[in-house]
Amino acid sequence: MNLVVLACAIGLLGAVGAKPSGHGAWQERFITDSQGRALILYGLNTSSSSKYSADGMPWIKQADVAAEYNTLGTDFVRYLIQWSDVEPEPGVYDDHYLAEVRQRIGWYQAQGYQVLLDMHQDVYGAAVGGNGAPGWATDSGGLAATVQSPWEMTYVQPGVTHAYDEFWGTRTDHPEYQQQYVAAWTHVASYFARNNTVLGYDLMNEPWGGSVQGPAFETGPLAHLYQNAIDAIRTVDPNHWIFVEPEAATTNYGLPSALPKLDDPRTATPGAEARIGYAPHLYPAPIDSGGTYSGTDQYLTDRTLASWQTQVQRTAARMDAPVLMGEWGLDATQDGAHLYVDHIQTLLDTMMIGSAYWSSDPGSWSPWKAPGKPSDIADVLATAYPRAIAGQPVDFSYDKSTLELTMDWNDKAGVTGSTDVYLPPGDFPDGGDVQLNGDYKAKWDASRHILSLTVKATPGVTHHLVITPTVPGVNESSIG
Ligand code: 9MR
Repeated sequence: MNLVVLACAIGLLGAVGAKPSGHGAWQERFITDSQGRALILYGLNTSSSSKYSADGMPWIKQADVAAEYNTLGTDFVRYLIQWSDVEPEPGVYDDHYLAEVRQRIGWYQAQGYQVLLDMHQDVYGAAVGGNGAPGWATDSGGLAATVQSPWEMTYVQPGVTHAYDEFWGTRTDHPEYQQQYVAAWTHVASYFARNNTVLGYDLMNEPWGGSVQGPAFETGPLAHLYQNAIDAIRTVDPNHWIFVEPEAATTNYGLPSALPKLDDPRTATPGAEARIGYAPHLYPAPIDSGGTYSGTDQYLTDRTLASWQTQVQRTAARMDAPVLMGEWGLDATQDGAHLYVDHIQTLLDTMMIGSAYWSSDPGSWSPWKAPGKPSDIADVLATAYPRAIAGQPVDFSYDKSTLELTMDWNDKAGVTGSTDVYLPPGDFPDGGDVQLNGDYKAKWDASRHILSLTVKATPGVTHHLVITPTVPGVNESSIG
């Protein structure tokens, strides 16, 4: 059985008749900062290399974070951590490891980023050919766990299935594994509870149910683990966002998720809103297997994108959660790669959601040929986007052919601060020309390429913004 092919076939069935819907009620929810501004997070995953490095640290150094901002203008990173590094022995937490993570969070802070801590796993853990869980929490039942190609096929090795079944409680020899996972998260959350650069926690990368799959998995053991982890984290950290992922083998390919609404104990405080986010991944089957974005592959991929949007909006509405696309990416050396990136950016804008590209690791999927040396795709990944919107977003889009960014938003009670837009120097070498109704003040940060607009409230009137590149000598006085 090839899971990718299987999921692709089912994905196509699911996509038939699926039309991208417009803005649904769920888009009332956005990830917000302490001033109430809607944040559009755009960044990279860092990094796959940390799954295998001896100290659990990514390849990236402080200068690479600065290069990332200067090249891509991102404002966000999905930062990989691993249970095996957090808790190398049962009940023993490695705070030296967490201090190293904190140091790297500081590097991102210096560049104005938000950091999402992702408890990563692929194929359960190293003891069965994957990464994530520590050896002491891996019970393969002595069954075979041989690494396969493509790597995802290792998920159906018998020893891997056994290990997941023990974790999820499908087998009952080790009820403590899940409790220890929740306790490890609680330790991490207590360590970072007061760190304002941390956006929040992604509870488990690409969950897989072992022998329990689909809705039975998502509404059963997965939802149970998530609710337990949320409840435990809230005892030590009432404020950070907590993100949950669906079963990857379905949602990544545009299939529906059955993940139920989860409760956030912080809502017990009068006026406090839930801070549970939905963080699905997107890997259409041809792209996942390193294919092109042309011909039949493109057709299949486009069907998946339409289906993904519909299904993700449905799940987010059910969960009353804002969406953050935790992973997307492709082999950027393949035919049509630039067009695929452009189409994903359009999808992100249409849905008004942020994302993290997979991944920063230098190579064919990366914006880096080598550390500090941008690849062709870096230029396409660098795009204009609103980093923060001081109100309720209505829509936004950036057209790379006309270099025109348009955005509409309404005032929202209690929201303060400026609306900040990133304008990439490749497209806006001299800044942007602003057209905006009503009274406003504009400030252009020429070194960070951020345009900040402080806009006077206009009750009942939607703010309508258009930004186009400043042409020296023609419209250069329009900002500042
Ligand atoms: O790109 C990663 C590849 O090099 C690794 O062999 C593989 C297994 O660790 O993981 C790949 O990254 C995946 C990520 O961990 C989870 N989402 C899909 C990513 C791309 O396949």
